[in-house]
Amino acid sequence: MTDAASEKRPARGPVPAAAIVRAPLQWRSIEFISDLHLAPETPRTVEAFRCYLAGTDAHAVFILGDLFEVWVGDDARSDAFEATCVQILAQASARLALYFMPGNRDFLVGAALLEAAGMRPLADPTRLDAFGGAWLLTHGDALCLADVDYQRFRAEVRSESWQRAFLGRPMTERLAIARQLRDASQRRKQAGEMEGWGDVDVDAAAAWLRAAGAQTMIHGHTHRPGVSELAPSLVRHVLSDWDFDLDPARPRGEALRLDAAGLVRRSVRLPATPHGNAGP
Ligand SMILES: [Mn+2]
Repeated sequence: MTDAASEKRPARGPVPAAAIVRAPLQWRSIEFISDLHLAPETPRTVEAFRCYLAGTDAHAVFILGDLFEVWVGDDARSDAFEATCVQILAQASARLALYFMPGNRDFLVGAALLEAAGMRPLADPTRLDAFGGAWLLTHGDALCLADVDYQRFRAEVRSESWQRAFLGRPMTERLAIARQLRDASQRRKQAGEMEGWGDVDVDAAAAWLRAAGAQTMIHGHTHRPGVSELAPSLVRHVLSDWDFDLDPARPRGEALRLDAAGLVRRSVRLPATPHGNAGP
């Protein structure tokens, strides 16, 4: 690697120790979802999520980050939109195991929301032991090392002091800050500063897998669903983001399902409503 290339790349830090979750033997199937980016402006995606959770026969659903477009503190959980989401989650967690890993949009989800929704917290990364195998679960943003500015920002906002200061501000200020951060991120993307930016560092991802004693990684964040090899015998599966609002004729949403036979992708569909506005 040349000096110029190594300058752009931050030194790969220490590999984080993965938490371990062991699937109970009675689980026959587990589903992974991420990047729903639920917001008041995405009612069809919220409805697809509601139908998906109500209908799945999986014994456990693991949400791997960015369930919400933005989360500025658990004290918002009783507002109208957030309360609707809590109700959807609580109904599901009453009949299946529901796990939540924070993403870069909803890392401020706290104990109060988890409790209200019946969700169990997942550390990033977590190794899931199930059906005789091991899967390493992560949101994925911590591995996007080429985006040096983002990694600096991430280290700051994940610190206890930043979070304490942020959560101590009035709700209106928090929402304004969140909006500014999102706009700045949009501007960077539009300015084309994201070349080679939006993907995980393959070598770092392989190092995480080796350290965790797993061969398969499951992550979201990049919105580029698919499967690819990281290194010989090391594989990653990237989850789909969900969007049922941008173009209702082309809804997008998947769950990645794991059972004793392995992994399979399943499309999520929004059931047709008798008076729906699906158009001609
Ligand atoms: Mn993300």
